[in-house]
Amino acid sequence: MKKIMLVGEWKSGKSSLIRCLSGGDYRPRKVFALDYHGCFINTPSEFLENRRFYPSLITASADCGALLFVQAADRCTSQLPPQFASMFNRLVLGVVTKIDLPGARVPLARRFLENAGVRRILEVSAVTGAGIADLKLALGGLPG
Ligand SMILES: Nc1nc2c(ncn2[C@@H]2O[C@H](COP(=O)(O)OP(=O)(O)OP(=O)(O)O)[C@@H](O)[C@H]2O)c(=O)[nH]1
Ligand SMILES: [Mg+2]
Repeated sequence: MKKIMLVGEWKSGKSSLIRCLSGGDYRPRKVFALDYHGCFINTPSEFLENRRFYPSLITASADCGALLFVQAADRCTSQLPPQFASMFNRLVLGVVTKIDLPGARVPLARRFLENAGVRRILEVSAVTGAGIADLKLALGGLPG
């Protein structure tokens, strides 16, 4: 199966999302490196936050069928640069996480992802499980 790489800022919900999509047994390694788990590649938030690491993201994406740009709905800023998706010659899906939070601002999170050049955006909660089935479908039906 082609790999799926997650890119998102600090505490945006990348690891929780991998846990939901893969059935719960993912424990991220606390190292500053790409982290492989099944068909998922987790990336350190610094790889998005510091453009010096963009080449590492581009190289890793060569192995991938899809990328997920992760934006938390409780944030009022985004580290995703304009048209960031165009750097990757791959399917890029946007994922708005933490939609269960009372202060969630889903439309704002969607706008950040659109600004990053993402065409298809899904809304999920790793806590309630909302939207996870749709995301699996969009990724071509993951097992579990
Ligand atoms: N309410 C709520 N909390 C969430 C959700 N997803 C993640 N969290 C919480 O947000 C925090 C960060 O989640 P992680 O999955 O560790 O985020 P991350 O992007 O992997 O974080 P780093 O690897 O440290 O950059 C944790 O306390 C999670 O429990 C969600 O959908 N809803
Ligand atoms: Mg993590």
